[in-house]
Amino acid sequence: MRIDIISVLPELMESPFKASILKRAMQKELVEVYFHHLRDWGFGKHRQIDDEPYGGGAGMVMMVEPIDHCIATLKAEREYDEVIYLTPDGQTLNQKIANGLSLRNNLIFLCGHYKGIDQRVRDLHITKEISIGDYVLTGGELAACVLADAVIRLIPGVLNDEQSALTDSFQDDLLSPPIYTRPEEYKGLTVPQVLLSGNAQVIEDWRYNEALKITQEKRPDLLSK
Ligand code: 6GU
Repeated sequence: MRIDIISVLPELMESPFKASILKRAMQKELVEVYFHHLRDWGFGKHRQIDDEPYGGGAGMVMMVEPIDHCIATLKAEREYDEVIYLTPDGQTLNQKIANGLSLRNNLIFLCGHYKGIDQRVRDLHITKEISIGDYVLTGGELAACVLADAVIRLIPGVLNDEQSALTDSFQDDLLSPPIYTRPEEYKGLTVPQVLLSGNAQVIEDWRYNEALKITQEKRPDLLSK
């Protein structure tokens, strides 16, 4: 997979890709991530990329031309499966969306800023709009990192067996059951006997029932889907 991320603040997104699982996915060449500084396509001496809104109102609007030129340059090199705009008015990210995107080859993420982007960017290029929740961030950069993380870890070969994505919370609309490691007893709190039983079937049944119980308690909306 290849992800091209367009932003006015690419430096905000560097560290998530320099550690742990995402770093290894890149080293194993299962994913390539490229950052594109929108200012490189800006106008004039100041590399301007935003301007005042037609019709007035507060805040600046990201101009169509720098973004169009940047995306067109990328599209001239390869075909993209999706051009995704990270925006609070997009579809709320969930596991199903992440699963779908993990099967794609080439993705562009466009990070919004200021009051947003000129509508014509959406009309010309954007195929999907994604939000990471009902709250407002200062820009799309952190959301792009969240989306990239959720997608990249699902690419076959990125996780090993122990980290398998199949048992994640949400993968089957259930939250995860409680887990324990050593010691067997801590401050009077003991590990459930069933986990020490060595009986794989009994353990699997217990985990499923606990997952159901926890989902019922914390997120009943997931069960009613
Ligand atoms: Cl994708 N962008 C911004 N600016 N705020 C958000 C968001 C995205 N998702 C949730 N809040």
